[in-house]
Amino acid sequence: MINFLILLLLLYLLLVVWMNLRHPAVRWKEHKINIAEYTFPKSFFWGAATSAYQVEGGSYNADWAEWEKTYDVSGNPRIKNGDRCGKAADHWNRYREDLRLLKDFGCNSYRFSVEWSKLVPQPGKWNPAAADHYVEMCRFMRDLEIEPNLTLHHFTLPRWLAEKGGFEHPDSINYFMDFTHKTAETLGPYVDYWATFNEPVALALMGWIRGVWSPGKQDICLAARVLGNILEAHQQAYRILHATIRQDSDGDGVPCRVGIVKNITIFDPARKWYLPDWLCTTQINKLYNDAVLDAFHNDRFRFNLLNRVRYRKELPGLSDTLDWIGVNYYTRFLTKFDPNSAQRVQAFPAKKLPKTDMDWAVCPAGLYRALQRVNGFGVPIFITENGIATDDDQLRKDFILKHVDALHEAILDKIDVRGYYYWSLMDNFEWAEGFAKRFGLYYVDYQTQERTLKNGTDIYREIIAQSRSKE
Ligand code: GCO
Repeated sequence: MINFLILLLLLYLLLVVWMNLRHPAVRWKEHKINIAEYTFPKSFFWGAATSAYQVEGGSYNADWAEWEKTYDVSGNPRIKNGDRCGKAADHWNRYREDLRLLKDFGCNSYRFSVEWSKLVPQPGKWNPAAADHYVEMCRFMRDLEIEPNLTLHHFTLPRWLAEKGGFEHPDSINYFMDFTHKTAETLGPYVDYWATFNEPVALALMGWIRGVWSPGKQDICLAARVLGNILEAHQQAYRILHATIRQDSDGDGVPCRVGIVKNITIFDPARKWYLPDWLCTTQINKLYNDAVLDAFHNDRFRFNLLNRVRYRKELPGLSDTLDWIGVNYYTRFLTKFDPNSAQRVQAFPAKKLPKTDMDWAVCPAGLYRALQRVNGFGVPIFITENGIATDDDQLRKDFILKHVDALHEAILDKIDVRGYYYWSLMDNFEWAEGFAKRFGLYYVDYQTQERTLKNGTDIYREIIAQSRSKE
């Protein structure tokens, strides 16, 4: 008996040592930052990002406009403070002013999305007025020498499609193909950089597992199906975009480059010598990061989380559908086995690190690790989102400086990063958090729609100017 216990103990120790060795702490030292020494690749994209629903306003045909009118089981509005997106930052009418602000800041690229519910308000019905709007917007970007980086799907759906089950339903793939094809025909002459989907995992997690975003379901098997369908839709959209877009609008010899935007959240075990924390970390990492990323290596999407779901979808050729990959990075969480919680796991920000208004820990090393994680694809990487919601100007400045520094370290280590987009150009509608969380470089007064540059953003302007001066 004693021998058996000793054997068990040894086995436990071996496993823990093995986990620690397999996931070594990242080489990351706080060091003195000198932006004057930075060298970034030529034609690096310095930008800011937004998404249509969050900034444009007037997206009343989107699923979210309906969702915002509903209440949860306790009778609370779905959106904090009962906010409704409504006119948002009125970017639809003010895009010229906003793009000039972006340009004046020194940026040379804009990541934005088109609102599907405006372009296709009814099944099979293309809205030429909305299409013209985006054509003008893209032309205006070209006039300002701002490279457009367009995302086709950034969380919202036309209401008619949500009513059919959205991406739960296999037909959604055909509807997405149609929308992609028409958008490519319309905007292909102006746009070279295309992302199919923004953060598929955030969508599935918040909409189908946690149930706090539209459509408010809590069904992990459906979430797996949604992800499987989205990956298939990405794959087909990749081919459609390449087949449709023939015009090289930025003169680099390539008419279009297609990628997907993946959010990467870093998870580490709260107690490095406690095996259950490692197991939780592995599971949560699989859910948030690995399941989707691995699909692009293996041509197969597998979503197996302990005994809660076993899903598998073959996607032959998926690994050939990335010309670039977008990384959205915000934070790192510690994970802990918690037998008392329903999910048996708790994820929380490390106590010692500063926190943003989202209660996310500020952890620049995590950006370096996120970049390392996708480096294996061998395609150019864009940081498609990174930013902070805070009223603390000094914290904003530190955040920007330290994250750009982490990205610069990655470049020094030969990771092929080609651009950085701050989230967000201006304050906007932060989904279930409503308008209270402000991520913008520019503060938006929602009464007057006046934009004011925030303090603590100058550092970003300086970094851009200094990188340009070396080109
Ligand atoms: C997301 C989105 C953005 C958010 C941003 C801040 O990650 O949810 O891509 O729409 O606004 O990330 O949370």
